Amino acid sequence: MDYTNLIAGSWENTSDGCANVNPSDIPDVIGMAALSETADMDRAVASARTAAADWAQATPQMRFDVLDFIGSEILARQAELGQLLSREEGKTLPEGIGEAARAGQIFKFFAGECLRQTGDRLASVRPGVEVDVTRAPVGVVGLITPWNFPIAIPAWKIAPALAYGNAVVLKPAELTPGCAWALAEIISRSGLPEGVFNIVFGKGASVGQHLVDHPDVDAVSFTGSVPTGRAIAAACAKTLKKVQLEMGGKNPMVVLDDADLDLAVAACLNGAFFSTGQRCTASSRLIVTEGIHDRFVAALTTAMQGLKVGNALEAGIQMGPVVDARQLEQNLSYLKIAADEGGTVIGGERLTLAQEGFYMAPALVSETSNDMRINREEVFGPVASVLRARDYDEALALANDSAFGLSAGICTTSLKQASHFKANAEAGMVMVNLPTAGVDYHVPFGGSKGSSYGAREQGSYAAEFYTRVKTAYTLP
Ligand code: UN1
Repeated sequence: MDYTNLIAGSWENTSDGCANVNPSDIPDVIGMAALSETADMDRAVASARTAAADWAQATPQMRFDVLDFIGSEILARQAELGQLLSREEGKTLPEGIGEAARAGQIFKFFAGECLRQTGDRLASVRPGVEVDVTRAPVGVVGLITPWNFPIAIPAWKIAPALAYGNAVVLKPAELTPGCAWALAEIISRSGLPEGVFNIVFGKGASVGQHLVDHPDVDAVSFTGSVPTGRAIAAACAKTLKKVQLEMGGKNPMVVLDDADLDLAVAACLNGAFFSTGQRCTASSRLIVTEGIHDRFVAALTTAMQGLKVGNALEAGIQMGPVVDARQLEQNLSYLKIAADEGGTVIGGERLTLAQEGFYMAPALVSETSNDMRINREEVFGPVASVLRARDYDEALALANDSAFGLSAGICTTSLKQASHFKANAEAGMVMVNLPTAGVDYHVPFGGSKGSSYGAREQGSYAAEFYTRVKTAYTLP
């Protein structure tokens, strides 16, 4: 087995394994990942529980040194890790290297946060009494991460978990075990005491579920689909765990008549199709006002059809393959549904290239209405739809008419409308003249409505989830 579990400081094999397939070149099997059983998860949780007490007492300097080591090594190896990422996930090499660098920067940020943990001291309402409000670690946290950001998302959950003094059990996505293992291997040499970080490979339905149900886990952070998120929240309620969910998006990008057309096309091209559209923040509903609609659709169609689709590792490729056969089927079936519902589908063909991979052309579906399934449900592929709006007010209403609320964008040169949109878009993140996807690593990430549940991730706001507040009263 190439990607083995790390439990209580030991690398452990399992009898069964799962192949890590390159979506750009299906015969290329990158490695074999452990396929764990619930007993492996039990030992990982027990290991985290045993190690949690000492790590909760570790000094800020000890924590800083561990996180800084991890961040430095990831940054130094970003080209190699980015290559592995692109090979197993299918995003282009520049995107893979960029994501690896982001993971390194996240560890560096949280290394700094180790030294900046503060509390409050207040005067009591009772004479002579002092009140201290501090943050304590939650304990053992279970992290369940998706395949689409196979190093950055584990990083933005592990780094704050460790920085705030928690022990970790990570269950990474089955489709992308390579990056998760590489990260675990770096962590294993970082000086972190054994057992504080554990990784268990396997299926969500078995070991992932077991982690979520486990009575000895105090909190669960999950990024993935809405149905799984809902089931996790319900399971966590049974054992009263803290829970943090990052789920889907159906992110609107409003393009107003006064927009800079080139900038709007570039923002939508990036937001909709980069990373093969496999981002919960993807710009998937392009809401365009009458005066610019036809020019915008024509320009975006030309730009989209100019994208070079191919093997993620080849130089000059602008869009890699879809992650696997199931996702490809889902994307193609959504295009069929959109056409059946009356949309005009441009592009979206299954592509046969020199190498056997899960390739498709990017697709735009024009002339859609907001009640069509293509505008209600997340596709998670290189597919964007276009909706016509009479004016800004109708565009805003359409943008907000969604079960999701992760990210919302607007392209305009009007300060007045940009400001109004920032205040009134029902989304956790709002972008003006920028793609809905592609976020900074040092500020909070998350949405409203069906997109997110629980405290925000990233930046110093991550403390909210990875700590519990303690209020102490002293009569000296
Ligand atoms: C980004 O847009 O830079 O799963 C990050 C996702 C998100 C991350 C998006 N949690 O796509």
